Amino acid sequence: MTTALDTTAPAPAPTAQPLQDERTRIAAHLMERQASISPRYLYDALGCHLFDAITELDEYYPTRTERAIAEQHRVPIADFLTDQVGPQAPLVDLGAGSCSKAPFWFGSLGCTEYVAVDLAREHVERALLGLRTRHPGVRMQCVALDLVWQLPRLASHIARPAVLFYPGSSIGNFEPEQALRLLREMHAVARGGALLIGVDLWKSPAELQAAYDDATGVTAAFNRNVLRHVNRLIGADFDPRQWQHIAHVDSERQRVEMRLAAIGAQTVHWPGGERHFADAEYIHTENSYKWKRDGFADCLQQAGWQAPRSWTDDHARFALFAAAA
Ligand code: AVJ
Repeated sequence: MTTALDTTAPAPAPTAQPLQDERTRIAAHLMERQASISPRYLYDALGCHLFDAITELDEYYPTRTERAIAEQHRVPIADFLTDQVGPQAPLVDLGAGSCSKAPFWFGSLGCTEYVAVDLAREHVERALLGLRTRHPGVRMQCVALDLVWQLPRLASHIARPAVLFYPGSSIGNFEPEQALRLLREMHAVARGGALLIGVDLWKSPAELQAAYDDATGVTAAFNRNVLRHVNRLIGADFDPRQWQHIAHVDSERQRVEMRLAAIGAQTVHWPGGERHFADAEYIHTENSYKWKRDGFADCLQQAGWQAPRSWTDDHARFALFAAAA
């Protein structure tokens, strides 16, 4: 076992200062003509809780639809994966968060090893505490890394063919070319194993709009919370009250953009910089690409994944794809 798999290693303190170059990058994105904040900063402790709340919303169909597909097609999906990797392959959960989805597969995959990969180590460790008692037969480890920059590092933690699990359509956060690169990197770390990935599908703008701008305002709170997080990270003085949540459906690019629009002109300051925002000028905080089923299968194959198969719900809202390395 390599040291980075060692869950007894001290976790960084939750208040750890971000690295200087991370702060520089956040500020640089705020200074661009079209200001943006990376969606990774949506997920501080409160952000993780707010996202969990989003998954309970009536309007937010992805989580429960993915779950329903998994339940309905559990056997053929598990058969496909175990045909590829055999029983007892490690299950590697990319962006594990609350680790709420992977345990569903423990039994059908005969899983004895679970590797939870996420930037938010504390969040994962807390989830693993409960999971360990419920699944005493499964060894559980947390690897804290950033999927965007550090995915190839995962290879040193995976000794045999693994099932990579990337649920929730998080792949939708990436530009199609970047998604392709990540799928290639996943292929390289799977060691001849397999992939199980959730992908949200293109659908009517009205349905997407509701899912990303819910009636109770949970998504708005989730989006605005990114400003609190950035305040902490770079010492900025964003006032979340002065920003309006917008979900913009871009049919051309087949994506939903989350934006925060300034309510009134204002200047935001942080040590070493400031940015003036005109009334209604917005900060781009997330892209959520919606794929077509064929398009995603092509992308998987371009990335080196073989024999992709997919399962969907009755309304073809969401798809679970499995593929062989
Ligand atoms: C976790 C990235 C899949 O894009 O649907 C939920 C995040 N943003 N509501 C998504 C999110 C707004 C979510 N992903």
